[in-house]
Amino acid sequence: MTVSSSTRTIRIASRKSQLALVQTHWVREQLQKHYPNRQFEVDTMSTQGDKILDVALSKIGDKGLFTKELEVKMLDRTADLAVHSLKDLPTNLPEGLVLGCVTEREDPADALVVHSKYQDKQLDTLPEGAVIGTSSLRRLAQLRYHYPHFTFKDIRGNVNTRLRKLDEGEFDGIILAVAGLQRLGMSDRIHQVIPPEISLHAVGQGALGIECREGDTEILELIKAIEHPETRDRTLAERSFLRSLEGGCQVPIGVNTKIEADTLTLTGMVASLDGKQLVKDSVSGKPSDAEKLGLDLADRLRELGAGEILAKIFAEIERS
Ligand code: DPM
Repeated sequence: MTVSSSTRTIRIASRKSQLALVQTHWVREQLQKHYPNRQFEVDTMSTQGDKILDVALSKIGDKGLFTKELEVKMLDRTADLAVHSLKDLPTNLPEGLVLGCVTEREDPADALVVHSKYQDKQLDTLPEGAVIGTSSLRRLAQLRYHYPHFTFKDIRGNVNTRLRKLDEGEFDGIILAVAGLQRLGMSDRIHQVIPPEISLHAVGQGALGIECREGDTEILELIKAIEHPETRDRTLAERSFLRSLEGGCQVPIGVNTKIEADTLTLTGMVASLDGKQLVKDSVSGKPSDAEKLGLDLADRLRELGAGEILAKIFAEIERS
């Protein structure tokens, strides 16, 4: 336990969605356990990303639409830290803010959730033309690559809305993050955990990132208590890979990481939207060289043609 002489209330900014609130209150509880004498207060707000529900996510791009309002609060000092799903946090943060801490990751995999009429089916056995809902270009491209006979349809809204649309018959199956369903207490809806051979997860998926002011030593020290070093090293490598490819959170880029015997292995892929081209490779090295490993893997994939695949996608998104 760390005892601090300061007594000011620490203000945590959060989005208002059910998942965001579950995550923020989890962080608050962890901090409260470590610092029983400090006061923590949660302040919620909607972000632009929560309000724009009719535009394809790919058009919104990587402008931090789910994070900006929270960041403004920290910069004008009406909040001290913000809790994000790390995968929604852009790899380049606004001047004056830093990723202060990464908490322990849940299962980062994607999950298939099916309509009740397909309870006995998996990805390998769903029929030709089955309607699969996702608005993630990463999921779309990889599933198209492996299952070109499905019909893919855009789906928006929060997790509950998506599950309702599935249950009402608009889709035969939808793809969601395992971690989100678990945190919402809906693990029973996970029908199949999709293996990394089929779908590499998004950068940062399953982990929470805590953003705070650069140089705010009090907050930076405080949140160290809930940092998970292994998750931090893995996600630093993933984020450095994505940053180097200049991919926002909405491009078909997927990753997988593991640390074994003090060796970090980072696998990454870039795919075309039609799922016809897919380049993939892995690099390994020391966890302390995480960011360099991300850059190395990005270089390798560029040699395999990732630059051309991405340039074409940016042009397509621009046109759509
Ligand atoms: C981002 C993506 C999605 C979210 C893109 C991706 C999924 C969008 C979709 C960057 N943010 O994954 O390729 O499927 O239409 C989001 C979820 C979580 C954080 C929900 C989900 C919860 C899991 C976590 C939305 N952001 O992916 O099912 O903490 O990783």
